[in-house]
Amino acid sequence: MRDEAVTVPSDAAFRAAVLERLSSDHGGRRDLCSVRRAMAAVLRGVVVPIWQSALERGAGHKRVAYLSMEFLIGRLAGDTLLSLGLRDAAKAVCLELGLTLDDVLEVEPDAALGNGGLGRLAACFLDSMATVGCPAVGYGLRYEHGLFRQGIEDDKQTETPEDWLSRGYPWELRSARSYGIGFFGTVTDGVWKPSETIWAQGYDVPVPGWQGSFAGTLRLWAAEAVQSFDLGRFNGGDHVGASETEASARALCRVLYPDDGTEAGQTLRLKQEYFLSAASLADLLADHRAAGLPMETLPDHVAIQLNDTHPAIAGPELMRVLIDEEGLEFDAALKLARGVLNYTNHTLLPEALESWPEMLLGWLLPRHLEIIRMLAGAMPGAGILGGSEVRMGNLAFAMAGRVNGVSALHTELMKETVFAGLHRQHPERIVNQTNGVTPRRWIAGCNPGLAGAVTAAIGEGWLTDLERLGELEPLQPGVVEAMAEVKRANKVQLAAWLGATQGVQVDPGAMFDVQIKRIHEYKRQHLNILETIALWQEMRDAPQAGWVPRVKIFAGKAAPGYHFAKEIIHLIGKVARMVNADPVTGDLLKVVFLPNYNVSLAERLIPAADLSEQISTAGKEASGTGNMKFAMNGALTIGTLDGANVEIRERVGAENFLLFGMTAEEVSSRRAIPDHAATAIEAEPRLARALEALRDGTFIPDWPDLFAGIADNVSGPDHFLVASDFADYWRAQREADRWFADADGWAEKAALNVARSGWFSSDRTIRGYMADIWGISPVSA
Ligand code: AZC
Repeated sequence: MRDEAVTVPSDAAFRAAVLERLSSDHGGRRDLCSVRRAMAAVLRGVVVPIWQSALERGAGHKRVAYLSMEFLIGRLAGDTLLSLGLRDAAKAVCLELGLTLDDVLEVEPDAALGNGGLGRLAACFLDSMATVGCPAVGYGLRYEHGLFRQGIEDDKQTETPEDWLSRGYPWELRSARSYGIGFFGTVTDGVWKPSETIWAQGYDVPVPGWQGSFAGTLRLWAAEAVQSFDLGRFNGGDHVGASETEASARALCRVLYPDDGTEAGQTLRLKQEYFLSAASLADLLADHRAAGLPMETLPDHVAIQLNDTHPAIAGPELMRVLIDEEGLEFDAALKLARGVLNYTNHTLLPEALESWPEMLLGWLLPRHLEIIRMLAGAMPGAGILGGSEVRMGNLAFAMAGRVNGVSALHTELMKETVFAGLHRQHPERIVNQTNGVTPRRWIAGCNPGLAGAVTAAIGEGWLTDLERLGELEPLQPGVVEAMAEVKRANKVQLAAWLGATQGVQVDPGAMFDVQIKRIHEYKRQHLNILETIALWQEMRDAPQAGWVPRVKIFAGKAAPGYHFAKEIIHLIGKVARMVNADPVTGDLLKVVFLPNYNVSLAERLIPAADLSEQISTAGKEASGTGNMKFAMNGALTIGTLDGANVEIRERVGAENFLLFGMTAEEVSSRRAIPDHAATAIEAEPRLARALEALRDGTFIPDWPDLFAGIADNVSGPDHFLVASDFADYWRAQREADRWFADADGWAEKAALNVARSGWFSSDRTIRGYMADIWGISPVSA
């Protein structure tokens, strides 16, 4: 449904425009950065009218406000070129300038506005909403430094600030929207007088849908001082102090997830959450008022989605506005709020369901604490307050019209565990929306070879209707071979890149086995590395035993304060050092840990993967989205029955999925057995031997017990049941070897994974939200 009013330049006009920009804005320089900027400026000139026309078409239609602390959007130029059909034109102009398009695209910084799965999901949703015609604004924060940049020194993680904004960001427009957001102060008779005000300044990133069909907005709030510079103080000689208010306001949006180990850190985090919530609500209410609509009709015009618990304070803020500014009664305000608010839960891990001390909340937001107490009084069974803390997950649930989980299993577990009580009171409230990913970025953008093979087999159309991948079946031999050829080429390319950038030589014929995600005990990178150690030991015992060569690739960041996760990174680095230099195993086994995992690195790795590691302790991974990206790029999953793995296996077929491990139920009963780890280790000498290597200095002779902490954890409490799942994981890995040794059989299984993963498009997920949660129909062409 491409908008006919939208004009995309011809290849020749695009070329002329880029050259013109290069000359007018960059003095004709032909370096990568200048060319990138010139191209971005031209693309922005195409995108902005598409965006404006979509906003006009969507005017008056019900829309979504998607509130999220994270948006991991990655680079935008490549995506935009692809969507507008200008990739070939861009390639040609780059060549003409003596550069390659890939190199030019690579100098765009990754917008570091997210941390993990929920942030990337939000970015996929923006793309899908813009493509399926769902009017939406994604509201987030414009973190100056985003999440930290990860380095590796001496095999250990280092953290430095990201500087994605330091040279300007061509995709944003400073918006006319700005609001004063109050903090602290006092409340007298229900009237809040904040003692600090920080200005929320909107910056808009237009989000065009596929081929300019429609568009949405990512609106990021920057924190600015109401008065940024004190001239009197400056003239009085306090030259630095004169900018103090500005520095203090800007501190609010410096980094994502500031360490909340101190009270100052906690205050800053809650301040960020409130800043996002209050500015976004002020913005959408301003639109509602400007349209002259009565407040009672708000639910007919907007649906608010709280992406996880972080923006839960939006509930009390909406109540405050409705009661204090609009003069509604409490009950009417609650009914209205519940008509617009919805909440997605992304994790059952108790530590991630935020709770704030009442003291802290009452100090920063005194009126909100009063309202929260009223809410708790009105809903005594909701568990909003507990142990002098405000439980934000319960608060979000209590105020939401719909609450959703992100995979079938996660949604059921939500009903049985964290929200069991609330679910009994409101059995209709929880719904499931299994995650999805955008095929534009995660197939066409990152794997053009595969996209070409699919189009050659079934024609176009699958990119906006991914279930059509099913038309690849019954598999024609030519198709399987074409896909296998693409995989091989992607692996050759990755091998060359690994050699050039990491100094590791790998054999493209080996199985590329990839685990990329945040480093966390529940995701069990330590299970993977222990299996790697055991494999290495057995290979050394019998190097001629016909092993299938492996390249084990890891990437992921550890939270700065998460010591155990950092130890896992360190261990992987040391194992890599030892194994990669071992002449006995040689090309049979290589181990790589790649620094600074981000969207762009994922785009490089996923198309070249044979095996996708999705090995979390069952019941812990809410969904996963990487698991979907791998499957649709023709990797086989080795995985537990956790999160969306369950649904992936159902769809791709059990015979094309390497299942291992305990189920969520078995995990609970196993954990109750005293000495579960010790018994598992006793029964599995391979694991005992691998653990021994962590204690005897195999990997660090000078400091033999450096990794004893990991070994002690796995042999002791082992909350995540690494020991108990090890034997079955080893079995499944050897099964993977056997399957891989049969190249034709493997290629067929890989092709079936592609053909059967169409359901995991985020277009399907968004249509589900529109129908079941938001009550929004698409804007027609
Ligand atoms: C993640 C979940 O861990 C992951 O399983 C899921 O796929 C993703 O959200 C999207 O739903 N959670 C987070 O990123 N962060 C938190 C705080 O849960």
